Amino acid sequence: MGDKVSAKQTMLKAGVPCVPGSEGALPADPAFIKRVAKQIGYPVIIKAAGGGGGRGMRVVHTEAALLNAVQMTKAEAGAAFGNPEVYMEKFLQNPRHIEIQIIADQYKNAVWLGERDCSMQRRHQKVIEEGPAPGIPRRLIDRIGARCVAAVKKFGYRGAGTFEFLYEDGEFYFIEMNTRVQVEHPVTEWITGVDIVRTQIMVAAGEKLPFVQRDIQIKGHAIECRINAEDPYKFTPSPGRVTTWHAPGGPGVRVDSHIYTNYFVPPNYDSMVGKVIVHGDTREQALARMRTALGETVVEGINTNIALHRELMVDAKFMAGGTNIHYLEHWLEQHKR
Ligand code: MV4
Repeated sequence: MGDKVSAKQTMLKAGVPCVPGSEGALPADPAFIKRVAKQIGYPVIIKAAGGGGGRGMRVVHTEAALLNAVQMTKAEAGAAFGNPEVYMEKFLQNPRHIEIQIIADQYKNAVWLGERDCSMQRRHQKVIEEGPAPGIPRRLIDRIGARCVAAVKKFGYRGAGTFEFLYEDGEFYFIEMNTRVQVEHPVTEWITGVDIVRTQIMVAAGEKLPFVQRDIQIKGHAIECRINAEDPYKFTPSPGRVTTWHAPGGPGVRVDSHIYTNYFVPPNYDSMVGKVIVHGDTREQALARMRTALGETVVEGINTNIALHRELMVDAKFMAGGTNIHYLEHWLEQHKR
């Protein structure tokens, strides 16, 4: 998993579906590059092997723009990541971002812990995450999960990890792997009952995984709203003293935060000051609990994006489930104020 090119090659070999593209890094030969793009079909995307999280990518719509885009991406990648290698993929226009959580010990035991839908994002920052992913057939996801487990057993991985996929027109395409615990892990903790952080510490200490795949049953639905110290519509950071903090509570509500009344949000770091996570028997119940929880939350002294979350929780298309990675940015464009 050292870089995205080798990660993709490893996953392909393990039988995990990937976005069609150059098999490996692009060579210098311009004729070859043009042939690969023509074969994939435009638009294509050029990605830096050392990139990730939206850095070092360029979409190309025509052959006329191809070679220049490759050169520019290579130059940027060399400067930014110390690795000028780039690769090419078919550019998927309207995918959802679905990720599979896995955890493995050093004895080749591995399980997958369901999926999360992280499509509600802005500028590559996730805003809302949920699980299970609304409207995706169980048998499809089960097959992908099983492939991820087979892959980690094959390459010998220890710890918690996440396989990121794009999902479009009923197909999954692996894009990259995160070799760490992620912000949104509480969604998975709640629908599986597994304490991911505890289990990660156990396997890091050399212990065996304390459960097997058939112990993992997905129960109900969980949603996480990331609370950021920022203007809810302009997104300018809003550091400063929190004069009042009241966290929501009650059945099916979890709050992960470090803040308290009189806490000072420093201007130097990420703007996230907490996460509200809810669980319900159904997605509808989880949504209702999130509306109530956000209504109970009081943060004074700084701006937060809670008002944005409250609007999204009653948005008809979000409520229907299955919105894609562009939905939030389009929504913001239409709800400009
Ligand atoms: C893509 C893509 C479309 N087609 N790859 C952006 C971050 C990095 N993790 C991969 N990204 C994308 N790769 C192909 N072949 C669209 C994106 C993308 C995206 C992916 C997930 C979540 C948000 C995104 C926002 C813009 C673009």
